Amino acid sequence: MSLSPDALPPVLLGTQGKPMHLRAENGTEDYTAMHWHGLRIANAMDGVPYLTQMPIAGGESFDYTFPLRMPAPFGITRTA
Ligand SMILES: [Cu+2]
Repeated sequence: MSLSPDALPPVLLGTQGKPMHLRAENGTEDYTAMHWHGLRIANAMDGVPYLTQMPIAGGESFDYTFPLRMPAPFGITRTA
């Protein structure tokens, strides 16, 4: 999966009630994280750098794991 400010984000599909596992690999030289708009997840994975989680450094990765409790769609934002 690739997130770029120049392209629409990918569509992620999951099953309500099942866990979702995503590894965010930062292929840039900047710090980043992923924020999950509208999704109820652990604060430590909510992707607000220095507030809810430490940012992902360039070349590093972070594993997001959370249950899909809600049937509604949600959005992803790359934060830095
Ligand atoms: Cu939000």
